[in-house]
Amino acid sequence: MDLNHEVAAVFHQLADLMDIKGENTFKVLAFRKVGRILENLGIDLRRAVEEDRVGEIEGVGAHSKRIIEEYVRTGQSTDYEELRASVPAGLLPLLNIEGVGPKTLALLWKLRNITSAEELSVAIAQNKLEGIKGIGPKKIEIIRRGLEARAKAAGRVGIAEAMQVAQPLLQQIQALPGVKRAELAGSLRRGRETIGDIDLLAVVQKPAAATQVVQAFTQLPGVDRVLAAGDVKASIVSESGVQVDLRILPPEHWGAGLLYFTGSKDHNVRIRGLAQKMGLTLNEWGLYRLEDYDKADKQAGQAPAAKPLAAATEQEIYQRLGMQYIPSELREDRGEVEAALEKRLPRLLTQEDLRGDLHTHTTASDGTATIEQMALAARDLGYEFLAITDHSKSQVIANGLDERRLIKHAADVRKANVKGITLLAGAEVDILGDGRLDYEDAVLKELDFVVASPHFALKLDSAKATARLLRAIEHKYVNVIGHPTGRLIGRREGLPLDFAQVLKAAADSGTALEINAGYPRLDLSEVHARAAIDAGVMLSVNTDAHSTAGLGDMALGLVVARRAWVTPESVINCMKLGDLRRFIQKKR
Ligand code: DGT
Ligand code: CA
Ligand code: CA
Ligand code: ZN
Repeated sequence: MDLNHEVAAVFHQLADLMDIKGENTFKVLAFRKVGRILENLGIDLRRAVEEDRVGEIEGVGAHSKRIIEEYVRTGQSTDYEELRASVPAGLLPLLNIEGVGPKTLALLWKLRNITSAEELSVAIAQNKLEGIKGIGPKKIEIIRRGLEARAKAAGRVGIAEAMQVAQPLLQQIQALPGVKRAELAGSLRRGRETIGDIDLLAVVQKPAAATQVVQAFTQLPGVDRVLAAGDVKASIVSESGVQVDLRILPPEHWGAGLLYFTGSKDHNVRIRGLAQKMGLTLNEWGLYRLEDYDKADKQAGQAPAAKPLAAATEQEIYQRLGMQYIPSELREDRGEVEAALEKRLPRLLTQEDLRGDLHTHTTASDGTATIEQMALAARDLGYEFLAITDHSKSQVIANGLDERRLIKHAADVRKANVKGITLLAGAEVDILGDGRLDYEDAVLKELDFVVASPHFALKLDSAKATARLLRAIEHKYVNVIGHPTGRLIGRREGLPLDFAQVLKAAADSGTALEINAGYPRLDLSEVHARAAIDAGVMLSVNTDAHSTAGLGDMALGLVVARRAWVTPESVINCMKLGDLRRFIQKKR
């Protein structure tokens, strides 16, 4: 997180705390607004403070200015610390539960003395939330499901949070003296959507350097406490509470170690079994002939004194086993071992295959960049086309466009003549609770491209939720269903759809389903995306960018797609523009 966003977060938290305490609403709104302003600020706050120009930022009053300056200079805010100390420590984390906003939390705390997720669960189970004005049965059900989603993710963190811990550590390890290379392993390298612990591997130039590297690792900034530290491995807990394991490998055994510690366990079991059938043995040190390995001297924590058939790279190990190289995202024992043996692994989607992003927002609704800025940024990414899909009128807080503004906006998109990239004038139309769309056909007809998304009414039963989506899928002007389930990792389960019906309708009608790359959406999930391509459904992988920087956040969407075995042939973003236009036209 950069400093601007860090300070913005302080303002949002200040506003939350004041809301929880029931303080002056005007001030709360002002702080929230400052938070939003800082998120979108074009200048660096550190510089603004140094040059004494914070007061010039539009919308920042005297009090906010003091808070910003204090935070930038000292790394903390007295106002925030005082407010935080005045509420129970367990209270703030409750805001991460779906359905629990500051106002609800205030009621739960003041009227039922709830200060932790556990107390909240118990209160719901014992029907103790009934009768609170402002918290009806529907709300209670939303909170109950939010608590369930949270429990499911318990002890695991989302991939984006894990990356935020892992990347800086990895870079610092790579910079330590004696380190030749360092890489991610475990579930993070495989790209699972939640991560139990972070696994890092490193190679040192000389074995003697290993212990120093391990020691230095345990003292890096960001390390909260050390669980264990030996000669070649250590486990720490990061300041954010995630466990990180580091192992040092000898260079000749790098491939075997990387393969072993990348997992998954199930994948490893399968390929070890294959090795056995071939009279070989595969372990974290290498692939050995069984008789060589059995004869060799072995000491715990050290490479066996035998010459491996393959050990230095993963590639040579897979090759020696008669398999194609298996990309890390596929290593879950979901058929990849068989496919690799039969040399029929899919050619997985990469960033280079994408010719455009088909779900993006501009300042016309709730984005922070103009049409031109988004077009230029997309062109810099190498894209050939970009669909501008701002929100529809139901999205009032997101400044959704009514019909008149939409038509004007579409004209602006078509006028914006940025060389080297084609803009599609589109919209992200809300799918209303009953499956109708937020614009009439006469309006939709005027657009080049339509994403239809469910944003609200996400608590329907399966029959209603499915019927709602089917109606949108079968609509002739709808090209993509955006974030089809509405799930949020660790927070919200999303619509309980009957996927068989949804996939059939999407395949039959020529409607693509989105893999939304935004975190914590990643929606469709890898499981649903794989079912989709198996059913012949086209997918669309999009960032849902609300800024120029957001256009670059495709990585996690690609990870989901790759884990779902998605190839470029199943993705409309990979079509040539002419084919994409035909795809749209065919449905009309
Ligand atoms: P996680 O951390 O729960 O998200 O999942 P992983 O896959 O990262 O699991 P983790 O951290 O326990 O171990 C990383 C990899 O190392 C794992 O995928 C396979 C390998 N591995 C580690 N310890 C063992 C073990 O005791 N047995 C087996 N078969 N494999 C292991
Ligand atoms: Ca792990
Ligand atoms: Ca681990
Ligand atoms: Zn969107």
